[in-house]
Amino acid sequence: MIVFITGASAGFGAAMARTFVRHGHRAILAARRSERIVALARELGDAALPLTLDVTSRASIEAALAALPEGWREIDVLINNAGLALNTLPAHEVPLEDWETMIATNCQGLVSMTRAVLPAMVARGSGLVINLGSVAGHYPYPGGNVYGATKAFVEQFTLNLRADLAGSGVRATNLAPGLCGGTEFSNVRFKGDDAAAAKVYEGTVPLTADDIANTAYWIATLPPHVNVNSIELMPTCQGFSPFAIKRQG
Ligand code: NDP
Ligand code: 8X3
Repeated sequence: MIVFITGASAGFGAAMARTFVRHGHRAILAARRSERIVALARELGDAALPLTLDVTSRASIEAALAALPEGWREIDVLINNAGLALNTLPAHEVPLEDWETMIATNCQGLVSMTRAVLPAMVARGSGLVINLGSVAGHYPYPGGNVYGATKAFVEQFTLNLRADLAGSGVRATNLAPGLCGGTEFSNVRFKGDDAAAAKVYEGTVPLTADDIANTAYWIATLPPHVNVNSIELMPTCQGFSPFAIKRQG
């Protein structure tokens, strides 16, 4: 299989690249930080191809796909993993730019990548798109505002892909993890405040990037007649909040 992974320079994406290559597949490593994906490709050898790419730019996506060398163009699995949360401020305080960046990356970037890769899959009658959703797209929490909304978009877009693709041989999955440590997710969210980022995982046993990579690998290696529409994972230590009721007095 050839697996195209966006956001392969860190976290889940890097773990997915290692997992697929370890099992004998080839991985296209896409991200903005070239030095990171070049280093990972060096570690993984001939089975990995670094591809510098900004998913928020349609021109960047088109140029990167056009630059794929012969032998790397038939993408079997697209993993739309690139994404981010910015900030935990309430809706009336968070900078609008943070919302715009999340929408541009998690929604616009994901649909642009999908639209670019999908036609060849449909023409071949096989392929799989795995989109990284989140529990934040299923349950609201304070400060989750637009991040959670982008992940709800990811889930509904994935299910609507299924509606369009039924019978085409192309599969689509929304992979929605909960609390997951050992990635840069919280460092990005807290904009480099590593102490605040570390606090998120204090006293917990969170999911790991390998848990997510193994799940993606399992989904991709199911028989072709099986489609996982949506899958949600949480660490055992995570649960659900009660309704918040603000009482008077
Ligand atoms: P990381 O911050 O560790 O990795 C994010 C990756 O996305 C990086 O490789 C980054 O690469 C890439 N990326 C960000 N913006 C762009 C862009 N414009 N173009 C291309 N690549 C981009 O996060 P995780 O691995 O933890 O998260 C991966 C995905 O999983 C995200 O979609 C996230 O929302 C989701 N998720 C994470 C959870 C968690 O708790 N960690 C839980 C649920 C879902 P670069 O900066 O080099 O471009
Ligand atoms: C990341 C999980 O709970 O931080 O998508 O929103 S959470």
